[in-house]
Amino acid sequence: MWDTLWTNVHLATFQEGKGPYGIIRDGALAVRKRKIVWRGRARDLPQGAEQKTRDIRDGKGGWVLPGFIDCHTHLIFAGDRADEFEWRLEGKSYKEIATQGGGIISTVLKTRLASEAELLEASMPRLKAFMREGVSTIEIKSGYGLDTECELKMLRVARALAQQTGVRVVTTFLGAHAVPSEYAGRSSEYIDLVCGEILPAAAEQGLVDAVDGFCETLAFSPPEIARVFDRAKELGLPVKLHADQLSDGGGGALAARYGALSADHLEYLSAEGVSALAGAGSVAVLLPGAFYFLKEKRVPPIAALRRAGVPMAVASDCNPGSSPFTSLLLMLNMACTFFGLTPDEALAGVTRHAARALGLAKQKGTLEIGKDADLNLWRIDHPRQLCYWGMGLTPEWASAM
Ligand code: DI6
Ligand code: FE
Repeated sequence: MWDTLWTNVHLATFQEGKGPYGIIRDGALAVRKRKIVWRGRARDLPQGAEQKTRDIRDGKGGWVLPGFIDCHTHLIFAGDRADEFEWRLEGKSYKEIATQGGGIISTVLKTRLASEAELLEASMPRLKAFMREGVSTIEIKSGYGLDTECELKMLRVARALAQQTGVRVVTTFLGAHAVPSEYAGRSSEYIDLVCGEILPAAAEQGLVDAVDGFCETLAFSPPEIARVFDRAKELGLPVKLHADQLSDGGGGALAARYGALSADHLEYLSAEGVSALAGAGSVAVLLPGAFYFLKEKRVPPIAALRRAGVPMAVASDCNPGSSPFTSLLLMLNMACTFFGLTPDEALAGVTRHAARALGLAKQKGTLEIGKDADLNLWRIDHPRQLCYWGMGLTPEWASAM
């Protein structure tokens, strides 16, 4: 018995090696126990397929795509930083603002003061905005607490968001996001706290799926990040890194050395960094929202990444300082216009490659037999339209909603 059979649909499977979008026109897809059990051309359906299905759904010529995956967000935070946006337009740089007590630290102050319920209430509308565009899996980082109590609070809110919406939330511990004011000038001691207390406590409580860090001159050095990664490895947790965003700090190579799931941002990634990522099989996560909002001039080395066969994901980086956006469709458009990805590459970046960046390649990201029946039905003529319109489209039907 099958639970559901989708007929009269086109499939964009994003299966590797199946050409752009992995298209199967005039297809059908069958679901049993929330897994894909059959998919292919409708005319190849086994005899009697309809009789052995409980629920037959007519897609009326729409397109089925895997649920979208936003593999890099800082969705949970209190307040906003519209004031800093104004200051930047008056000529101050992101770095200047950060070193003058603004930046990440100003969001930390507000997030520490917010109760768990307030944080949940502030974050829910952002998650709902992503969901309306077909996002069914989202990564959410801590990193605006920077002490044990508040980092754990953020991660609990992330778990609560999952519970209340049914969205698959992957949590990432980002204690090494910035040096909190009480440790100003003592970043190494703060890393002691991260490794000795905050991370183990969060991991103990089952709140951590992966560990991240911000490797940058205004944040943490490669040796400091390496200490956090060593601790993560001891705890059996995968790692990823904010790497080479504002300068070439060798972040890409560092991430590769630890077999990171992904290295993210990468505007200043060097040629050595590209080969290191290729060798390690790490995903390059592109964040065009931050590139745009910070008015960066330097584009990640897309052609080199492509040549080296590094899988490229696309994510929102949703955060109050460098990417205050809650639209993954807008990121698809920006990945194409700013970074020169093809629509096929951009969409693979929020499906197959994003799944891999979260360690979910076996369950999510493509329409293949055995994977989760995590589906969106779109009323479009071709998947490229999802990149073209940028935003405002919503799936007609979504298994996650
Ligand atoms: N890089 C970013 O773009 C965000 N975090 C990071 O490590 C910015 C976060 C913020 O400005 O609040
Ligand atoms: Fe980020």
